[in-house]
Amino acid sequence: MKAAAVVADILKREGVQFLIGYPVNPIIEAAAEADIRTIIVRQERTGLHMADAVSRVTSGERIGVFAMQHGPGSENSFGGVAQAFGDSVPIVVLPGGYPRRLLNIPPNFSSFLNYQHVTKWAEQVILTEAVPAAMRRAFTQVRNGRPRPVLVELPYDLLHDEVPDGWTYTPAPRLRTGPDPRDVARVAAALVAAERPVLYAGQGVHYARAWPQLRELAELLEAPVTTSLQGKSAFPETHPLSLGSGGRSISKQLHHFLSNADLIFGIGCSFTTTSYGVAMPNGVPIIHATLDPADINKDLRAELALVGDAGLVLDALLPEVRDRLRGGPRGRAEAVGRQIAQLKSEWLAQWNPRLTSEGKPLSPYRVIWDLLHTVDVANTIITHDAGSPRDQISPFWEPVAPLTYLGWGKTTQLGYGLGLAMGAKLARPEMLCVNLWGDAAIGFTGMDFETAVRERIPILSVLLNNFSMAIELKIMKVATEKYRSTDISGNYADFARALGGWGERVTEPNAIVPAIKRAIAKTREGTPALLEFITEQAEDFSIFP
Ligand SMILES: Cc1ncc(C[n+]2csc(CCOP(=O)(O)OP(=O)(O)O)c2C)c(N)n1
Ligand SMILES: [Mg+2]
Repeated sequence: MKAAAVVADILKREGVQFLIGYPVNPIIEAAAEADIRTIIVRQERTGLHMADAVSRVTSGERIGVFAMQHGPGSENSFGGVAQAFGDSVPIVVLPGGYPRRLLNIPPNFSSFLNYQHVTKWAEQVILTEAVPAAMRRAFTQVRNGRPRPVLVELPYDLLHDEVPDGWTYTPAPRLRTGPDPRDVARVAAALVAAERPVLYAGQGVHYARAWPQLRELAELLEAPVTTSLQGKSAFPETHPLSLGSGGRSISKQLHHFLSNADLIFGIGCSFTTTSYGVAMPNGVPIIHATLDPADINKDLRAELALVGDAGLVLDALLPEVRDRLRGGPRGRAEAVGRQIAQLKSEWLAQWNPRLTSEGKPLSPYRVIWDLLHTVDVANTIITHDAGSPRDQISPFWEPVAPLTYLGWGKTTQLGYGLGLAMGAKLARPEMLCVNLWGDAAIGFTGMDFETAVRERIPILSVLLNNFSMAIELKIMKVATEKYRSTDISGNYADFARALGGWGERVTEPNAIVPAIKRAIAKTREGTPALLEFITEQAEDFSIFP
């Protein structure tokens, strides 16, 4: 068998159903021969974002794989891999390499060298007989430990050469690590002793599918729960103990409870300091449970720590907590829930004029609010984009089911949301998959709306067009006044139609809901839809200094 066919065969054995890619890479042809659906994008970055979503929405049960060519293909892929690295998403990246006689000679781009800092594992294969072992190492790395991209660079000529007979392959296992029982007992004691604990869930809960245990712990402790943006939807935000998610903008109830906490328990999170994550208050003790010991004491000092898979950590904690509570809840839940509900209603009352605004251009908050109340939230997967749309939607969108909100922001590549929605739709075709983005974001990856049309990946793309990079207005005052440097323009409904999709421009508040309904109907027919809402250059966010 030729090396390309061996790779395709291994992908199949690893459960890969789609190979997302961009030519030229012989693995694409070999995958098609092996009946793996090949999906060709318009630029590499979007393809990586799609592969990323496949891994995210399946908790890494199915690994997204992307293949591209050596040189320009690999050079152009950097952003997609860097985004997956920043947000800790497990994907397999298969760049072609220059033919071996030219492989490591400047100026030829070496994926092996250049991707070292945005992958957890990068390898360059130069012997055909090493292909199966390289793939085994890559899949073992990607399935285990800290989720992050892995890369195998396969030179063009090598892929056409024969792998000697006798090779074998066994799919890589998924292994979990559990916490030290002594530390579990300490943490359980601290959690039970705390009077005002707050639970903070990260995406480790998604990868471990530890949603039921998280909920059980919250209800046992009668403690309020928040999440990182990446962890959003790990806990139903309609639950009486939910504080909503923590991003750059947050709810009033989250601000209040975090500020008054006497203990914060982070589970499956990195506690990385970021502009797009709620800051932990100074001086409040932190308990940090995470998979990767490299995150312990990194940005924040941990009073106590547990290292392990979020599911095993919670499984170990639950009986220890239950024992210490001696069988009875302490009757706090009602008071905590009442206080959350009170603060939430004050907060929503304050935002109500924006959420229900009749103004024109449209309030972005009105668009988000109407979207939330028109879709079937439990059966919708939504993602934001960089820029104001992220900070406008994340505090107000209330997911009720796991992995129905794809949150991100450790790095914030404009245009990431489109590929995420497309990858989510591939992996979960029964769901309505939505990306919410601004007019700067569409400038980066918009052409891949054509991929959605061509490949029949019927997503709903919600564009807030304010003809501006509004989030930059405050910091580019002079450049805007003198040179209109934050202005941008475009007619994206026409653009969507020109690419063969459904496109509508919406300017009237009472036209928002009917347009959403028509667009959803189109997605059900298999046509991707883009709704272009003409919005104001809003500069108000639910931010607490
Ligand atoms: C690739 C990339 N370059 C630059 C940025 C910095 N950036 C973040 S948001 C933004 C402008 C966002 O404008 P738009 O998408 O129209 O949203 P708006 O704030 O206008 O609602 C820029 C330039 C980024 N996040 N990603
Ligand atoms: Mg804009």
